[in-house]
Amino acid sequence: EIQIASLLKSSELFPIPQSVKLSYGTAGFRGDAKLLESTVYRVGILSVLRSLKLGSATVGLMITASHNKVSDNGIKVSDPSGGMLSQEWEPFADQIANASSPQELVSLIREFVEKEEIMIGEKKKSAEVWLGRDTRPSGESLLRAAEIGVGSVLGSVAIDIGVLTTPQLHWMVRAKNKGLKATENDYFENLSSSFRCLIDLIPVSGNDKLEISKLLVDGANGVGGQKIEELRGSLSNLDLEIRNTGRDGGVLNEGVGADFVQKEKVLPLGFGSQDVGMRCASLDGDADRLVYFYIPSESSDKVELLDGDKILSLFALFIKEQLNALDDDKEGKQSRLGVVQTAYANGASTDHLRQLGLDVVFAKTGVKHLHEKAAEFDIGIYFEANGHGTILFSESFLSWLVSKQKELTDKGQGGSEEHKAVSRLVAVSNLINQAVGDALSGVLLVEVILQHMGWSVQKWNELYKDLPSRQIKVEVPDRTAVVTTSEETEALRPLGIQGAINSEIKKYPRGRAFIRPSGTEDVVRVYAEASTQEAADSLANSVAQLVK
Ligand code: NG1
Ligand code: ZN
Repeated sequence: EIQIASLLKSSELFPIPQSVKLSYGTAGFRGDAKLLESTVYRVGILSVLRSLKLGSATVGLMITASHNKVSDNGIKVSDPSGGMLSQEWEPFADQIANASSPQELVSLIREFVEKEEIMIGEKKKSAEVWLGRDTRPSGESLLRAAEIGVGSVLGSVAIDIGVLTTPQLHWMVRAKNKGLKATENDYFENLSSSFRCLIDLIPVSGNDKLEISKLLVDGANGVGGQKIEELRGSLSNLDLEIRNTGRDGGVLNEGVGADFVQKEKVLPLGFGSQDVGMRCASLDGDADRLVYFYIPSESSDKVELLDGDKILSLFALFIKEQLNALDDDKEGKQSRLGVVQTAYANGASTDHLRQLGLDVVFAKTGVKHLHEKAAEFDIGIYFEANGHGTILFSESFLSWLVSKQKELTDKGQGGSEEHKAVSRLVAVSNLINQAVGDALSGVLLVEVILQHMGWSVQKWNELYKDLPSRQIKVEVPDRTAVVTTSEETEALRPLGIQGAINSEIKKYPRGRAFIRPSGTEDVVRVYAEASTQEAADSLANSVAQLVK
């Protein structure tokens, strides 16, 4: 039985602002921070119900609006697995966020609790919710609202873990529920020890050992820059210079960060002609996205971008190299490596991956969709072009690897190529965040692979050449008027628009274009690629005209 009186009382503290319609969207609730208190409070309640439903497992709440502007904020739920909130619960999240009165809120909750058979108030086990936030100034008061939401359901505990990156919180929630050490320090130790392990496994070929060149990091003036600074002390074999940490007056995501660099393809603030040719990396505002870039010449502010697709290709090559070194056939065990992309992946990257003989599958935009598909492989690598991605190892494949490692050691083959390959794969599974895309673990894996290959950033960039592309946002009165197929590559509504888009596409060699409503912003997104930049721009613009 829920304590109606106390719920009614606390929800009266958080009246819902007029005229906002909220949707859980691609990545939780987002919007102007000033309008979000009631939403965050309500998601606090939801998180307790989620925990109770799952046997009082720990659930996470992250307060962030990622790459969006500093005055925005948002909230997303980490399920006990460390993954995104189960999509089955999203409609309930939408309903309670939009309930217009405390009475309506309480009755929706009662109904849901009954339907889901959630037991509230059982003394023996209380729900536990871990709360994290990024560096946004609005985060602190929103966190208090979440705490009140959590506390309004009997027998629940909210624990404030402080300022974190999104992937740190997901990692910690996952570790906690697996009964592993789960503090922020444990997270850092895990990163530095698995990085060290991969460094030690780099083949030494004497003469061509690459001198370790400096990596310049753009921290988006957010939490990622600060955390990578904390991590730096425990890393050897890596020379980092961190800029845009937010401590020198820069504004979060303004002219900086992974989203800016990927979309605009120009250099972020804090970088200039003195950095020509240097290897640079940009994180986004909550450090779950990573892109690399370098400045090709002094004469322009354009950058050569190495986006999520290119990071995916680098990871895939490295993993494939290790899998090839396994004596698979004898075991009768064929390992399955798969990669997952979205419609935003550059066409040239997909061609490249397929030429490598890889199994490439497509998912809808939003990491929850990519993650699900990647989890079907023994090793599944997923990346969005914007730099969000990771590598998933299935439990069964990982335990096979671990027993193989031991078996080879016991047979006295600890120094064999096969043993090294197995050890590298095990280390990658520890280094790379198994819960969500993580810019910090991503940087470390890119850096160690480049050292392993003896590659510069320019050499890496030559894996394939991106097709010129353009993305634009179109503001429309109602973005839900655009409805797409499940692959998101064809618009079903407004009626007739897809036919018009197709006629535009036909005018351009290697032309491809699609539209979809954003799940995080009030816009319709247009993507176009073609054989030249002018053509991609022109295709994007004509499609945008059709949307307006
Ligand atoms: P929307 O706004 O639904 O396009 C954007 C990104 C997603 C994902 C989410 C969450 C693009 C085109 N879309 O979603 O890939 O990262 O934000 O941050 O980059
Ligand atoms: Zn992000």
